[in-house]
Amino acid sequence: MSGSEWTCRLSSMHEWESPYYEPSLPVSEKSNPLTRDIDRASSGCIVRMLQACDSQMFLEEAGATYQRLMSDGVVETLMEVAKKVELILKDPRDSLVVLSGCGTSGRLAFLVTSAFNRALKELNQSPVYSYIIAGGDKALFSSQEAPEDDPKLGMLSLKEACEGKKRVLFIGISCGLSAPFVAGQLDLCLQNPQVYTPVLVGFNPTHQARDEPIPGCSFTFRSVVQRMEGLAKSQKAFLINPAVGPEAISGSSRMKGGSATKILLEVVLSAAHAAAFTHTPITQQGILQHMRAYEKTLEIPCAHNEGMSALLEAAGKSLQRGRRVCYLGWGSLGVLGLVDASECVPTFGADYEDVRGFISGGYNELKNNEGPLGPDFRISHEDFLHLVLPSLDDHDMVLLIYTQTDDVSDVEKLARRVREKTSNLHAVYHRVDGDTAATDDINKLCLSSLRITWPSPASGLLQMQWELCTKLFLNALSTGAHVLKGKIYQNHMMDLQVTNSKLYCRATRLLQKLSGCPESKCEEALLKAVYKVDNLTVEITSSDISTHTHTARTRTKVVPLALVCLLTGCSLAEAELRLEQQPIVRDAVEACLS
Ligand code: S6P
Repeated sequence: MSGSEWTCRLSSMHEWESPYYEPSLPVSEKSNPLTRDIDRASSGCIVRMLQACDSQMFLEEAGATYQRLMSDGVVETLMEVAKKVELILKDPRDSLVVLSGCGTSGRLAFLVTSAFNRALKELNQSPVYSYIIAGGDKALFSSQEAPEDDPKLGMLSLKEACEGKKRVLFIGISCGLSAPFVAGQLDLCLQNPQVYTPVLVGFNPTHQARDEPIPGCSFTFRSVVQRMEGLAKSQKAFLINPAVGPEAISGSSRMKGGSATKILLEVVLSAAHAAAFTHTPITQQGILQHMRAYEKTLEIPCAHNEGMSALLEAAGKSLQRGRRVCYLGWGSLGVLGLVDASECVPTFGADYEDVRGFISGGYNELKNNEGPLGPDFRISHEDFLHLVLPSLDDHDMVLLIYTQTDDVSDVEKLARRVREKTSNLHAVYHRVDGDTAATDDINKLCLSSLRITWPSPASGLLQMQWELCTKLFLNALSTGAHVLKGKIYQNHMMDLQVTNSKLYCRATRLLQKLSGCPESKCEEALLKAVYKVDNLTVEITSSDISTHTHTARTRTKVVPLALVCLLTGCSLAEAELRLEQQPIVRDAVEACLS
């Protein structure tokens, strides 16, 4: 890289921190200068852009506007929270640690509680962790955006989870410091300090917490955060909110937000477990060491750039042809596959069948609160064999996701079955140096294999690193494939579903940015597209946002339609026709803009 290229890259690495850069937006909603042209990039370039975005998670604090993952203040709070968890682990009677969030944040709450309850079981200890996801377990594998707006539901689900408990450490996760569901839970904690100690995890500075009124509530997310700030001084509430930079696709907090959530929670709980069960004191050094192991993990995908861009290309081709991408995973990596696949629906307006995940052992492996979720949520490899495999051919891509600790003979068996229908079979495989698992036959069955070799012996930490690496990898694969399919305009998801208030505001802002029209006009155009009318009635304009987002649940392409109307002044019917003729939203928008 030349000197000037480097300076340029460095400045866009930090550009988002300038007070003049998209000043009205919180960090989590800003657009990332690094990915401005991602929609026109080659697969190799997309991979590199996404990696550069991920590396912002570990930017140094020196001279920075916002605190970082490894800033002193953040590390101190992590230590304090770890000590609270340690106390509960040492005396778990009538106590609980609850992790809760909406969408991806709830999915990570599930993943992390599962891992640490499993660790407790291995030590013959009873579980102390519990998760809550807005919308219940079906939200683990499908988009349930509406409950995010419901603070009462949040409170009730927390009360229910903590029935009869005398001491609860509540960890609410909201990457954007924005979800009313979590605000409601934090408020409940603040009102009942004799039982609850609240912790908030998110990735905006506190002054950027969402301040919109929440219908039926006297508090906003920001006012709850301010109350917590007051209590933080006496360690009665904790705020963990480093900045990790804007997402590669604006607002897509499933990416860095999700990864940083996983890192922070695992660092805290690992430190607490080590303190409670191996007498390892909780120290700043220990926390930083664990963080650095994750920082190193980020280098792994970089070392496999070529393989990754080939996979991204293959997935992009399948999606462009209207065919499928299937992840077949084992253990917790299988859960990450399920999660990544299901997030494609709300993130890219994808069809449920476009990207699907399956896990070995299905619900038996998952051990979720509600058990099997019925015929709409089939997730086992058997389901894949019966429901999906028969219709596959070479245009459909299948990805095996496994590690040396999984049953490789089972992997091979499944690979053989897949090969009978499609040669478009690939694998991501984690192993440690010197691993002797017999995977050569599997590799021969695959068109490409990313074999990731790790230096240290398999351990709890290594499993977490495998998971993070797999998450980064799958997020890049599904994001990149949808970029190649033309779903992204610049670095914005155009065709977003407007199914909660956060998404409604994001859609209006996006229309403003791309059309240059005033906010009121953009909201009008959005509503016309939502209600499928050319003239808004008083009934529509006097309804609240929840009515709009409820109606929008069954609508498609509302933002592209509204934008075409705004840019051309045409009717909705004409806009629909235009989009039908040009189904690649990015191209349709560009045609209007030019
Ligand atoms: C984001 C994802 C969403 C968010 C959810 C919660 O990529 O599609 O489902 O996870 O909206 O956001 P937050 O900011 O409260 O964690």
